[in-house]
Amino acid sequence: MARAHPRRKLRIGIVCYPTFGGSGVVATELGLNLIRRGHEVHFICYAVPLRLREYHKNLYYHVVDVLPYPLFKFAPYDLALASTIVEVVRKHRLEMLHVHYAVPHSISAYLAREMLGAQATFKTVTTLHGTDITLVGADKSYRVATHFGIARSDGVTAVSRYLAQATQRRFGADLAIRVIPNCVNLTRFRPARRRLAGKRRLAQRGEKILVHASNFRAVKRVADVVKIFHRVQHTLPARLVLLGDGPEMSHVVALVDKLRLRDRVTFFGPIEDVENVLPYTDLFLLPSGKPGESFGLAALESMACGVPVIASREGGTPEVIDDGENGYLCAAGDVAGMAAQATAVLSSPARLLRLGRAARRKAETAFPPEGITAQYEALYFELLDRS
Ligand code: GMT
Repeated sequence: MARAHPRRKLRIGIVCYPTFGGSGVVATELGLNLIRRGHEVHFICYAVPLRLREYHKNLYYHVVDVLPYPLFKFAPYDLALASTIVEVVRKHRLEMLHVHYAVPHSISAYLAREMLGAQATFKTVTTLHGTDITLVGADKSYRVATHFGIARSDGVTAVSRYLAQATQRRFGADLAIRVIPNCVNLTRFRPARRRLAGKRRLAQRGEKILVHASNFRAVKRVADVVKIFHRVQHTLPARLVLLGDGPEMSHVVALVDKLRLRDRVTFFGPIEDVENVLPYTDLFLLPSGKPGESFGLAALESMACGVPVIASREGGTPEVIDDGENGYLCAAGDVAGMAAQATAVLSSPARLLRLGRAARRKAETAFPPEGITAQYEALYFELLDRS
């Protein structure tokens, strides 16, 4: 029986990508929740995380400076990160280093610990988020190093059962992986109080609002979002709101023009405050293609706002959405099926309201921020007890 670790203040480092993607959002919210539980948190990133808008005496931010140099075709971010981790550990005596997204963060953490030698006073946790395993980490460019970095972590978590199983299938069933799902800030993401007034800012009276938010990478199939909307708007007055930006944007804009939808589609770009738009929409579309979303944080954010989701039944999304209860799941690429489901639910206000309320309840009960944060904290203390 492990010694019960006294509930004490920990000095925790968090490494993440500070950008639009869900892993950085999850890492930021976790860090803020850990601070609320009395811990000291040090963010170590190449920029201030997008959602880090609060300041607190126990919150620190350390920039990873990556020097470009003509000889380098690719500046070694992983080495700059490892060096910064060493400096922060030495100065702040970190006890825990929690890295989000295995590539290259889990390897940089290992390198930092090796560089510190006996001064390495910290344990490491790697949280797998999805494409670090199913796309990037699976590629021959990174596969061996990704497996090494995960295997050398003291603790490994995955954001869904699907992702834990996918990782063990790919890298070996002997890997111990704890499933700790994502959560969202339920205060920031909540149903609108004065919904109709807010809808007026987005659409004409009577128009239903469909919405999508992502980093517009190929896996998100944003073109399917446009095709689904194209079908829906033939049947009922509707508008499409697109949040985010990324490599597929030009393809999406060309498709909107080809389908003559420009006057019905609003491109908001990579806005930071999606929580000020989502509550005023009616239906969120997340038709990601194979391998699918490992979790689908954007879907959970929408559900927390009381907006149901139609998503592809791929990856970990079925662990977030209960088909027919708080959203709908269809086969990836089934544009006709998703459009039919969207048209049916948008044509029935009572059904839409029931789904939206169930979606909020799911976000509150299945993914409670306090409970999720406590699971990470328990893992930290378990690992520190082993020292
Ligand atoms: O692939 C991305 O969209 C980037 C990645 C990230 O870093 O945000 O998203 C992954 O992590 C999110 C947070 O855990 C999950 O909600 C997303 O489902 C996951 N994306 C994929 O698995 C495709």
